Amino acid sequence: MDTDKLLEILISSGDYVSGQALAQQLGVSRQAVWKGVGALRDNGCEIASVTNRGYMLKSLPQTLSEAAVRASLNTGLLGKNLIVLDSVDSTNNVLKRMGAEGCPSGTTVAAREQTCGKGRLGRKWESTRDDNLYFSLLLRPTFAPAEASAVTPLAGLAVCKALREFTGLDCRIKWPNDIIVGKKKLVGILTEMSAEFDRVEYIVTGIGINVDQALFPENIAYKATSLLLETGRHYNKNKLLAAVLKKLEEEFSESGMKLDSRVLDEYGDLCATVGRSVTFTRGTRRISGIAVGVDRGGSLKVMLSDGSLCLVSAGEVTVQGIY
Ligand code: BT5
Repeated sequence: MDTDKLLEILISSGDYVSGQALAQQLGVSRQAVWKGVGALRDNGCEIASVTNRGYMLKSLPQTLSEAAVRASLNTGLLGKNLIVLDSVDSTNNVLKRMGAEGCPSGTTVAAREQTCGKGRLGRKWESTRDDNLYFSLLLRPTFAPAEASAVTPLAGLAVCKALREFTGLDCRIKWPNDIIVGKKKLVGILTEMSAEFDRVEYIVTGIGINVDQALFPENIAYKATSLLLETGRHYNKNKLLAAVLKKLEEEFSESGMKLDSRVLDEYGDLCATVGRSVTFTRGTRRISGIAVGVDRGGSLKVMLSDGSLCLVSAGEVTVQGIY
């Protein structure tokens, strides 16, 4: 019994649908429909049933499901090919495997849990079941590999704007790949690429958004937060994912995947790193300065005490006052 298909029919009807009609459309028995309705209820759907009228969906589940994301999704490319899985090692890994097999641009993979969620440089991303959003999107851009450095800042800007609109929270970007609230991390972004010398085969951008997690492991509790901890509210992950995908698509298409002056202005306004003292490493030296902005290549512009500008493109930057 395909419960996602059953949910799709109930969503698109918006009214009571008889058990008979559902059984016919799904090509299963009425008994199987009844079981499917039970499974959807177990997953958090509120479904009314009335004798002689059938079943009607009253509210969508909190847990991630393909049909529930699709019901709110209003994009042209991102998530048109959407796959929601139960448990994966990492949505980035799943999508890279699919990318190597030729899946189309815009393919999006989300999961209810990750057993090996990845951060940058071999670090771990905590990914407990059903608490948060874990998803990745694949792009097949026509630009050269060197221009891929725009993807993480554009994704960061889009996610930050989407979360501000969706929740009203004062979310900020911590360069290069975090969204924070106050001094704590709400979102992490990991972009990976498969490319030849002058051609990008595909880019996979993975995004983890802490939604409903109330407790974090001790080693990150001081620096991690969630929408629940910040607002006291439970946000619907299906609707949130649809809203974030929409904003990502808008940002990617309006910018032409370039960090032009409009993007850099908006990024600068929302970037918590800009205007702060930062410290970074060059070779064996630790260097300090004030972050003054981000350049067209996505590098952080840091002004040193002698007034000179330094571009920081990778590695760890410590920002004073934030974790
Ligand atoms: C990141 O790395 O912030 C990138 C995280 C990307 C996660 C998404 S989830 C979907 C997709 N699939 C994946 O496997 N990954 C992507 P980095 O800047 O290296 O930060 C990692 C550090 O953040 C860890 O070392 C911890 O200190 C901290 N951390 C781990 N889990 C966290 C969480 N859930 N919330 C906040 N901080 C966390």
